[in-house]
Amino acid sequence: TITTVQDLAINGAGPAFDLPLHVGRPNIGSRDAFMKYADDIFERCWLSNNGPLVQEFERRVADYHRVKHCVAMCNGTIALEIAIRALGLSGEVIVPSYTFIATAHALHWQAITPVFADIGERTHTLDPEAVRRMITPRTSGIIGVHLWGRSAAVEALQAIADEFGLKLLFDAAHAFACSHRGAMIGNFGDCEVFSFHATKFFNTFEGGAVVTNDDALAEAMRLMRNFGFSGLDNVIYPGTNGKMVEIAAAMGLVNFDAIDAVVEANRRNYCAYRKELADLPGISLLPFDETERNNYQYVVIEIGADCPVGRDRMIEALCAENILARKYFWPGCHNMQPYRALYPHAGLLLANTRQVADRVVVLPTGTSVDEATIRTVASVIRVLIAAGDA
Ligand code: T4K
Repeated sequence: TITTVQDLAINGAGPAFDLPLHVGRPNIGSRDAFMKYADDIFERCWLSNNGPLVQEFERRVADYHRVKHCVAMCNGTIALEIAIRALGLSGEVIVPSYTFIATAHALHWQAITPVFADIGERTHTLDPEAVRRMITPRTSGIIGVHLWGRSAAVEALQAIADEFGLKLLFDAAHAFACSHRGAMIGNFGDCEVFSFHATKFFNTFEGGAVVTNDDALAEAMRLMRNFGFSGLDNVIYPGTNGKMVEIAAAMGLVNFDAIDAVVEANRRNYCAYRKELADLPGISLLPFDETERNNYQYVVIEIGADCPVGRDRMIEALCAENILARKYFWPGCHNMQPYRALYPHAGLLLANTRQVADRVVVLPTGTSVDEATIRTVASVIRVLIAAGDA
């Protein structure tokens, strides 16, 4: 443990950890079960194109989230693009700037203009009133993001979508196995998109899916992920290649059996951070609504103006200890290319986005992090704060 400023790596001491401590270390289920699936795949000689494991995986994702359809894809970004296409979005679509860049890029790649609306300062998700202000005659839809696995303002966004005749889709990349007002994520808007990237709560190496209760939409997306083929020689849509491979589905099936254990580990870590960081001036841990199902995959702290240490100094000091804390999703999509050049003044409307992006630090958690590790991470933060920014 770090007890004095002399123990800090930024002051010349050795790092608290010999090996880097990552945000987003993959959660991996039974390796033996995975190897068995891999053997079966080689036996069958069926590697891709809607194989039996992908079909089984889709059924499990749909059943788990109590939603009618799951269309598995090669990653979350392509899943977003296919959903955007299948929903017929065009012109402008309203999105938060405070999200991973893929949410905006998926629109841009479909020649649609992402229009950035501000978030709530506490929720970190789209502020419905800010969305309302960004609607123009060209607006065709809204993409809400369930950031950190905490649900967006689902009902308010749906009311706006209904009022203006807009499509509503949710980027649920962070929200696998989470609920909103007692209903599983996956059942809101026209459809919802999961990411199964290695760093996610639930991974398939790379992967993603769109889930929906809309039969026609699901069918269109199934064809679009396979070039638009309907039958062997008949193409009816301009599709792409968004298929999930069998080995990815195998990883998903294995990880299904580990979901409860991963939630438990994440929750234990979250509670340990909450205990260790309580009462530190200017540090607040983003809460989860304990009445909902949460995956606790992101431990997010905000460094307030009353904290004696600035956010960037905090990150620098943590990284010096080999604690690779992240400032997701700084500086906001509107400050990245091509959007920065396209809308140089977007920031004027995004006051909360700017503030939140400047405050957030995401700390390591997941199955590879234990309570002793968290005590050490917290001791670094505590000593830093006691020493101030000097
Ligand atoms: N929408 C939202 C809201 C998203 O957050 C994302 C993805 C998407 C859409 C798009 O879904 P995908 O197309 O990715 O399925 C990472 C991920 O690449 C990205 O999937 C994720 N969001 C984003 C939040 O985080 P980076 O650039 O931070 O990744 P990287 O390489 O820095 O990895 C993070 C940490 O994890 C590092 O410290 C290393 C560690 N790591 C990473 C990998 C890949 C491992 O320990 N093992 C690994 O295999 O973007």
